[in-house]
Amino acid sequence: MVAKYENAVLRLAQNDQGRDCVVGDIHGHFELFEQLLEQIDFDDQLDRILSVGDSIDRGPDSELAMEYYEKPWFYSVIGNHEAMLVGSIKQISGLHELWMHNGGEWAELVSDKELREMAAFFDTLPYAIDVTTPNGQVGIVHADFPPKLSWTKFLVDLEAKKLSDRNMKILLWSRETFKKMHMSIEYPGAMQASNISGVHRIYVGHSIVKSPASFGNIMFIDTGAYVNGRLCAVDITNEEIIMVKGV
Ligand SMILES: [Mn+2]
Repeated sequence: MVAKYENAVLRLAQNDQGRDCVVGDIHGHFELFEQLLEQIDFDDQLDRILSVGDSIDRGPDSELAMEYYEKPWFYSVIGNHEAMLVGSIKQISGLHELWMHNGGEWAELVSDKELREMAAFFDTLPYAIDVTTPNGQVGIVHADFPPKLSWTKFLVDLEAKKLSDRNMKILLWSRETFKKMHMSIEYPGAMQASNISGVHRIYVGHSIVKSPASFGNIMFIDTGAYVNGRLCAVDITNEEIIMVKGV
């Protein structure tokens, strides 16, 4: 398919006609995702889905992912699972093994040509989505947000390819803020959450929560579709949570 994304940052204008819903890690559970679309009464002409990434691996239907990426209403950042597929195809040392140990086995039944096409496309996925809403800017990254950065500075650095390798890795793999959130629940007062400036809220997936939960203005929305069949979406304007549960 023709590249849908041209930059490490995707900036989306406010959706005045319909709703924007951010969805957690799908991990091949596209039947659940369809159920979710039905539940929110999704209008494919007006509404948009913004995915936190990790659409593939671990679940049943990873090979269907591209069908969704091709939809004009489906936008996604790259997750560590898409990045493992890309790294594997690029023959980056250790990436193929890492991917196979993390739910990539389905790929053995997919043709090389198809995998290469997926990798080429995933390689164009943005690392961050920035959406204008009536509440201000809303951000989406896969796993976590680098400490001590404002959202504005982060976007500028990312677009200019000046974000450090360490911070790029945080976006895809980190669980630091997730751990802090847990610490703050276990030991009230021990951890002080401060908001990331320049952004109303940042949605992330990657780390599983029972239901969407926040630390500062970072909200975790991966409810573990591949573990317990729970997939959730949040309307980024009114922050309503929609959850579906598979069998
Ligand atoms: Mn992940």
